[in-house]
Amino acid sequence: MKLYNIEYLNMKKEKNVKTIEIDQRSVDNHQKVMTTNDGVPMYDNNNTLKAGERGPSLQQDHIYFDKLMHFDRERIPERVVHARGSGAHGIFEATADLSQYTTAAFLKKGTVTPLFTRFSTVAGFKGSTDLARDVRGFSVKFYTEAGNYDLVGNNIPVFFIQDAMNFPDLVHAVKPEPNNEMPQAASAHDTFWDFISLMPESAHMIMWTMSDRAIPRSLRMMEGFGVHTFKFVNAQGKGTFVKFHWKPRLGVHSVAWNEAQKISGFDADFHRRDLWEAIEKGDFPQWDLGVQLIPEEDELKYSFDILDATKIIPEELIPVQIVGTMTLNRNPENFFAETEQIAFDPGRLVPGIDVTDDPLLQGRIFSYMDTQNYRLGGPNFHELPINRPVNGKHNNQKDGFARMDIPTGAVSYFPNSKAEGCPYHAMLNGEVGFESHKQPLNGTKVRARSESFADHFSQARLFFTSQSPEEQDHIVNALSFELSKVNDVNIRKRQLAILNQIDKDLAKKVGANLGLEPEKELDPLTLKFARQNHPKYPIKPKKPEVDQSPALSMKVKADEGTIKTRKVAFLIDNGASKASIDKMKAALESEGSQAVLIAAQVGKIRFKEGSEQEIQHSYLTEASVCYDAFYTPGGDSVMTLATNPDYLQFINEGYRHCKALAFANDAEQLAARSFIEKDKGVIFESKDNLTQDFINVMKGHRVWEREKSRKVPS
Ligand code: HDE
Repeated sequence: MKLYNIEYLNMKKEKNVKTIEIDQRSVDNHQKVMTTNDGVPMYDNNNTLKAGERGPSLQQDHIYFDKLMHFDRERIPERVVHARGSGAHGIFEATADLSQYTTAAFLKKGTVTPLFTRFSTVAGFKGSTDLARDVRGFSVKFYTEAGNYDLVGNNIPVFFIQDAMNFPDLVHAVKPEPNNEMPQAASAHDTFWDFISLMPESAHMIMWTMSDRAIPRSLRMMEGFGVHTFKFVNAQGKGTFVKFHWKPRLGVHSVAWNEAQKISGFDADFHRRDLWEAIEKGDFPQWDLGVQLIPEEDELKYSFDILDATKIIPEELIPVQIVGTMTLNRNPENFFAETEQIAFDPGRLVPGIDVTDDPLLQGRIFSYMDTQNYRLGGPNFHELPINRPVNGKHNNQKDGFARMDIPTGAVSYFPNSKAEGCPYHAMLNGEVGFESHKQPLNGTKVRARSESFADHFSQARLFFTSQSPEEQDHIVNALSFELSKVNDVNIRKRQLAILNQIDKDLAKKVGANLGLEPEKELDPLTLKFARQNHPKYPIKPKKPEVDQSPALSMKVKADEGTIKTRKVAFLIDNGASKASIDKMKAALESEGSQAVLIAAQVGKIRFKEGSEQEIQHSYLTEASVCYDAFYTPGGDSVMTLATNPDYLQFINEGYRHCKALAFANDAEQLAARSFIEKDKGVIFESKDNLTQDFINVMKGHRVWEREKSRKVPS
């Protein structure tokens, strides 16, 4: 049996079958005369055609109309959610033998598949800040030899709601309020919490979004999840349930909320820039793809329903097996043509992978295709370079706005004899084509929710109690912040009652910050809405299989961290010791980290030793929150830094945000002028092993224990 009838290029790095195709479409203007859209050379691109030099413009100026007509139509509707995003090209290399479970060609061990990945925030508009407290989209389009496969996931493994019918309401609640269009890219407002406090099924997701998972340090340092349970189908037609995970090679890390707020002001493109710069430098971000496999026979075995998108399958219950690696190795040439025009759709499946009956997933199948048709202006969006499958598309669909392919011949129907029956469907030739998994179906038509979806709190509790004490504090702080921003006290009370069902201590702490005592029972209004779906709500939950899941905590395990690609600010001024700089720089660079010299102003600075260097970054343009760690070298610069308030702000903030700070011998006195107190994350050359201790603390990401003292007013 013929598998796939195409020649497939298994090229790695920047050149692969997809990027070669993209490059063929790219336009280079170098040394070219400017033309109209019809290729007519333009003589004058400065002046409209007029009746006399000071006269009115003429209607026959088609060159001006040609230019303005295009300009007037430059904007397309932004995505209704996930409008703000950043993307990159890459490859996926399959490393495990999954043939027992799936026929998916791109998962065959050794296969290399080109892909494009887009990360996004959900609620904000296209121009909003990257650092909003929000879920991050994590969408991957694999250009496989059997057509495009889209894994359209998030950086959080569960979702707010269980059924697609509630999606527009959820989005309306979180987006800026319709009367005044405020607030932008923020869930801290009445309508969001009004909705959430009436939908206890959101409890688990709320624990995740109020945790630091919702404010990643970098797009390169977040996990990705397919969220829903999908199905693998093997050559015998047997199904196996599967959950997809992306595990970042750089570890999972976040910033602090106070930092996120400040980064939004200093660099609203922080995540976009970080991704772009890493790829430009050749620090290609990588994720391992993992799967959790559940035999069909085990579908109903667990205390939760595997079709419920508000539930995870704890990794301690079913381990994640690594099956391949994604490497992002090329930035887009053109943001609009690639990142904006890419059209994801969880319904784009390839042979060997299918959807399950998860009612959230089922609802997505319609929405994505529909929204792309609208957003990209018609049904030919598949023909845009970024969306085209690399194996070619052959069917009898014709016409429509902006058709780019030119199908040949007189036949556009099937069956036909005039074109020898072509294009033929795979079954005619005994070839492999997409077949839905042959799943027996049987049921009464109802609009209803399964009782197996009714346990809303067990996994919310599992998440909360699996966090480190510092992570738990952050959740308390985030909930306190968000609910303080809610004006309606009834909403606060309702949500507090939900938190009380999750964890009493959590509710007590948040309540204390709101001046409220948590109610023991759910609010009658919450119950009323929950009983619409589950009339006997609350239903006694089944005993969970695990009551702790260390995999849910982001806390870096000893010796597991890396400082690769981390940015360290070297805070200097004229007179700084070059020897002191070079020693630390070499140590950091040997671990793949980056030293950035920051001085009072850009331009040349002179070192103590006499040499000079051009400086690109100054205290005027840089902010402490955009760096991972700080080093103050020795030398005469110490005198000027001591009286520079911008410098002191840098180190105070770095200290407040629990980052590593190192001081060379002469510079140690500067710490005394700040709020800094010596701890394991404050490294003094005289007392510690300067470079090694600094690196070790950075490997742990943050010294979160320091937060307790909270002595820095910055
Ligand atoms: Fe989406 N979602 N979604 N979503 N979603 C969109 O499609 C929708 C859901 C996700 O980078 C839209 O092209 C419905 C879950 C990502 O281009 C739209 C439901 C998950 C992206 C849409 C969900 C996601 C989108 C808006 C409930 C995680 C960005 C623009 C049934 C598994 C893709 C667009 C990109 C985008 C609908 C729920 C992830 C309207 C109806 C659950 C990553 O079609």
